[in-house]
Amino acid sequence: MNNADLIVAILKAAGIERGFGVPSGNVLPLMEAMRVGGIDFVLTAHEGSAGFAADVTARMTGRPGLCIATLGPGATNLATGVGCAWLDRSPLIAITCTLNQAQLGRRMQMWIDHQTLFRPITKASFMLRPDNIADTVAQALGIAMSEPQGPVHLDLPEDVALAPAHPRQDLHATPPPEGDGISAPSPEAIGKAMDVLRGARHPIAVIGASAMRMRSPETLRRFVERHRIPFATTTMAKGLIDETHPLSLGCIERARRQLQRSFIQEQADLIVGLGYDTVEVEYEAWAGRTPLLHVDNERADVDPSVNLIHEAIGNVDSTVAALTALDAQENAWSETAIADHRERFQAALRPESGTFAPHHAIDAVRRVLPSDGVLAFDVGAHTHQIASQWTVHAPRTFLITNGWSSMGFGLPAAIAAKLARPDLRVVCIVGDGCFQMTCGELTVAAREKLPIPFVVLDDRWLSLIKVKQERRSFEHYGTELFRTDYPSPPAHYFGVPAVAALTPARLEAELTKALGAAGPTVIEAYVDPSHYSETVYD
Ligand SMILES: Cc1ncc(C[n+]2csc(CCOP(=O)(O)OP(=O)(O)O)c2C)c(N)n1
Ligand SMILES: [Mg+2]
Repeated sequence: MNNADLIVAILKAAGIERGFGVPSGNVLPLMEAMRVGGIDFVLTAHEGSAGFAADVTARMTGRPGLCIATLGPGATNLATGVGCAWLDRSPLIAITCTLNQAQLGRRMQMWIDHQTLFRPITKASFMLRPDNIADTVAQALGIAMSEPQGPVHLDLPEDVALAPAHPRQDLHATPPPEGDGISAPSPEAIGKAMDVLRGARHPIAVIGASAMRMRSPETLRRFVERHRIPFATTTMAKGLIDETHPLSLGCIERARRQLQRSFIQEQADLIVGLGYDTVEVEYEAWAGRTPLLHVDNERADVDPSVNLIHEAIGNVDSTVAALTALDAQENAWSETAIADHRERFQAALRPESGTFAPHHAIDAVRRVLPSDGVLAFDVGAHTHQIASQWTVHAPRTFLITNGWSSMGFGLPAAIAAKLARPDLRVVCIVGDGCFQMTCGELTVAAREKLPIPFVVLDDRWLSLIKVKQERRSFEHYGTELFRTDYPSPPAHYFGVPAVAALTPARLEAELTKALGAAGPTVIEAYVDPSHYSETVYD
C-alpha cells in the first residue's frame, strides 16, 4: 500500500464515493489509487467545475465532497470551485497533486505556493508528508465537517503519493467525522429569546443558509406552525419548509424584492433570523428598523443601523427545538393577509408579455419537474427570477450558490446532483452567458449517460449586468452576447443533442422527452428578457 492508497482508503471510510477533477502526470498515482480503491474519478472539463461538483456532492450526501487538480494552473482553476464551498459552507477536500518534495519552492514549470493560494478560501491547507498522512487526512475531514463546514486543502507531492505507507499509520487511527461540535446556547440566551418571542404581535421568521445544515430541518416547520409565524427564506434556504405552506411568504431579496421589503418593514414587529447567514444578503438591506432576534451558530455581522435586540448563538437545531417547546404564542396575523401578500408577490413576478418571457419558461419547467425533482441553476438575472418565482417543496432540491455567487455553478451542480441521487429527476437552467462559460461540462453528462435536460435561457445578454447598467443610468456596453439573431441551435454540442423551444408548450414537451432520454439534452429557450428591467433589482 502506498500513501495514495492510504489516502483513498481513509476518504472512502469517511463515505466519499467519487471525486471530480482534471489530471496531469502528477495526479496519476492518486487516480490509480482511486481506481483500485473504489472511489470514482469523474473527469470534468474545467477544475472550477470539479470544485462546484464536489460542493454539491456534499450538499446532497451529507458527506465531504472531493476534488482534485494538478499544480499551478490546475490549482488556480480549482480555486473558483473551492471558494464556493468556502463562502457557501460546504465540506470538501481539495487535493492538489504537486511536484516531488525536493522540487517544491524552486523556479519550476507550473509551480506556485499552494498554501498561500488556498489559505484565504479554505478552513485549513496542509502539506502531506510521508510520516503524517493518516493523521492529516483524518484531521482534514474533521475540520471540513465541523461547523461552520467548509473546504480543506491537501497538497500531495508526487513522491509522497508513491512512497510506501508508513507501517504505523493505519485506518483505525481515523474515526469518521461525527457531530458538528457546537453546543446549544445558554439557558439564559434561550430564555431571553423566548421572552422576545412572547412580546411580538406580528413576528416573521426568515430562514437562512445555515439552516440548510440542520440535522432536523423539519423542526423549522414545527416551530412556525406551533406559533403560527409567517416565514420567508433567503435564496439558498428555499425548500427547508415546503413553500406551498399557508404561512409561506416566499423568498426575500430577489426579483420584486421591494414588495418583500415593504411587507416586512411595514407589517412585522419582530424578525426572527433562523440560521441566517449574512453572506447571502446583509440584514441592513431589508430589515429596516424592525427588531431582530438572530438565531444561528455564529453571531450576526450587522451594520449599526440594524435593530438587533438579541442573539441566541449555538446549535441551531437545539435553539429552534427549544423555541418550539414554548407554549404556543398568540399573535395578530390573519391567514388572509399572508395569502394576499403571497398572491400579490407572485403576480408581480409575471408581468403581461406578448413574447416568450423568462417567467413563462421557468413556470414551464416547474410544471414538468415533479415536486421531489432537483433544480440546479446558475447566476444571473434568471437566478433572481427563479428564486422568487419557483416553488420549492423539499430540502436539497434547489441548488444554487448565493454566497460565492459564481457563474458556472449550474452545469456541474446538476451533474453532481444526478450522480449522487440517480433516483431523482434533475433539471438545469442556465443563462446563455453561464452556458458559454461552462458548456464543456456537457461532455461529463454525456460520458456518464445522465438524462439531464439543460435549459439555456437564451436571451442574448448578460441580462443581470444589463439591468444594473440601466439602474445606474449607464449605457448598455459590453453586456450583449450576440448582435444577430440566429434561428436555431446547432444539432448538437459535443454530441449532446440540442433543440429549440420558442413557446412554453414546446419547452414542456421537449423537457418531458429529455427527462426520459438516455443522456443529456440541451434545450435552448429563446426568451425575451425585457421584463427583467421591471422585476429584477427593483
Ligand atoms: C465568475 C463570475 N463572473 C462574473 C460574474 C458577474 N455576473 C453575475 S450575473 C452575470 C451575467 C450572467 O449572464 P447569463 O448567464 O446570460 O444570465 P442572465 O443574467 O442573462 O440571466 C455576470 C457577468 C459572476 N457572478 N461570476
Ligand atoms: Mg443571458
